[in-house]
Amino acid sequence: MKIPVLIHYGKAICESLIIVQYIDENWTNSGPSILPSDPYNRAIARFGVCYIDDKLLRKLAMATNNVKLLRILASPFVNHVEIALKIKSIETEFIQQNMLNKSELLLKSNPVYKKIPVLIHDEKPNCESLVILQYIDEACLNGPSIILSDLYDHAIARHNFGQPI
Ligand SMILES: N[C@@H](CCC(=O)N[C@@H](CS)C(=O)NCC(=O)O)C(=O)O
Repeated sequence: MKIPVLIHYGKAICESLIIVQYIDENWTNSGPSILPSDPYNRAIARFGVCYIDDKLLRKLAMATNNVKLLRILASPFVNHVEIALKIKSIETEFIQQNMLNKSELLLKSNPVYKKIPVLIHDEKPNCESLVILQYIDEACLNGPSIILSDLYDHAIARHNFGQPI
């Protein structure tokens, strides 16, 4: 359920890039072509639009939507997530939990393991610290990447950190 949607003769066309191409192909005689005629330049133009869509708008989404972290003090799993949120400068509401009397929000957000940390982004919960770290990295491009780009280093970090259960 996203905009823009172009409605032409009652038929809907979605996705900005597809709409631009549709306009370009449908109204060839009115004004200049929007996309370059050279296939390589067309590919580069498409790449630029996809980049803005995928990366920059996602970054904006994470920055503007509400982010909450269910946590306790002195949990290494929570600490990792808090450091990632700080590195990415994500404004977060921290919601302290009592592990001896688990809150409705925790039980609802992590019904299987009932553990913290839980990151709630735009009312959608994410559980398991390693999964949360990857989500933060992919959903927000602010600051440096927090996931190692080298596959071997990544595997070692996962091993040292502990696999998600
Ligand atoms: N694999 C989980 C481990 C999380 C975990 O063990 N959290 C502990 C606090 S440090 C917890 O919620 N314990 C409560 C319980 O086990 O009931 C992760 O990486 O997020």
